Amino acid sequence: MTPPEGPHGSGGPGAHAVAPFREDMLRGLAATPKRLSPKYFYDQAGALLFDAICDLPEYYPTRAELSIVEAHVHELTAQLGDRVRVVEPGAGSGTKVRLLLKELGPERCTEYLPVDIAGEHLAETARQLRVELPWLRVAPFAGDFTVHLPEAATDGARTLVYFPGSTLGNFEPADAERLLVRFGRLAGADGAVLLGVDLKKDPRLLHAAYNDAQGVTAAFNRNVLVRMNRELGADFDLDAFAHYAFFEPRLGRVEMHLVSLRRQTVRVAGHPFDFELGESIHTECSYKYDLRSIERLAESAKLALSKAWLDEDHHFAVLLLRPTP
Ligand code: AVI
Repeated sequence: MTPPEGPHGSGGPGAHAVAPFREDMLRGLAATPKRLSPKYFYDQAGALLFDAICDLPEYYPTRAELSIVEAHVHELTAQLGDRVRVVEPGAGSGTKVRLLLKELGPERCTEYLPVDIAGEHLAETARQLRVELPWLRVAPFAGDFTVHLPEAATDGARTLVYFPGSTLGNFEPADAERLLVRFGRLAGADGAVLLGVDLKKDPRLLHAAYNDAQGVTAAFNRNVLVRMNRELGADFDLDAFAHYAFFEPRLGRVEMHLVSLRRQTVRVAGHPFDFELGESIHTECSYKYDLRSIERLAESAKLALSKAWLDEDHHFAVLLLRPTP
C-alpha cells in the first residue's frame, strides 16, 4: 500500500467532509490491488477504538513508550531549553505528552498545540488538559497534519515537535521523510523533534499486537467499512471481510488487510466493486525500524540524532532529533 498521506488525514480542517473521503475510497477500491489510506480509521469511533488498542495486553508500544518517557522525562526536558512550545501532530488522547508538559511546568512551557483529524476527540482532550493543567495554554488545531501545521513560534520560545506512538511507521518511507522535513522546518534551527518509533523484534510479538484476542484491532480495521456504510451509503457486510494482519520481514512492516470471505459485489456511493474470494483491501502499513534505519531516515530529512532512549526490552525508542543546517 502506498497511502499518499499519513494515517491521520487529508483535507485539513475539512478532513471530515464527505468529498475527499468519498473520492479516496472510490479511487482506492478501484485500484489493483485495492488499498485504502489508514488515515480514514480515525473518525470519532476509530479514535476511541485506537485508545482501546493502546490498553490491550498484546499492544506493547504504548506501555513501552510510556515507560521510556516516565524514566527519562527529566533528562529529556532538560535538553529543550527554558521556554518551550510543544506541537503534537496526531495528538489523540495526549497521554504521553502530559508527562512532558507537567515536567516543563508553567515556567518553561509557553503553549501546547495538539493537531488531530478527529476534531471532537481533540476538543475533549483539550478540555480535559485545561482542567488538569490550568496554567497551560492549549491551542488545539483540528485538521490534517500532513497538510497543515501551525506557524513557527514568534515569541522566542523554542518549538518541540512531539511525534510519539510510532505514527511515522504508518507512512511509506518517502512520505515519512517528507513529513520529517516539515517537522524539522517547524522546529527551526533552535528547536527539536521528539520521535517515538517501534523497533523490529520477534515477529510473534508483532503478530500478537496486531491480532489481539478481544478483536479490538479487527474492529478498528473494519471501522473503515462501517464509515463507508454510514457516510457513503455503502453496503459492506462486515462479516464477509476478515481482519488479516502479519509481519512482512523483507519490507520490515506489519500489514493490515481486510480479506473478502466470498465472491461478492459491494456498492459504495452508487459504484459497484467486485471482490474475488480471498481478495484483500490493504488498509495499513506499520513500519518497524532499527536504530540505524531510523537514523538514516532522519538524516535524509536533515535531522541529526542527538539522543536515543530505549525501554528495557528494546521494543521501542524515543529519539531526540535536531535540525541540521
Ligand atoms: C497509530 N499507529 C502507530 C498504530 C500502529 O501500530 O501502526 C495503528 C494501529 N494499527 C493497528 N493497531 C494499531
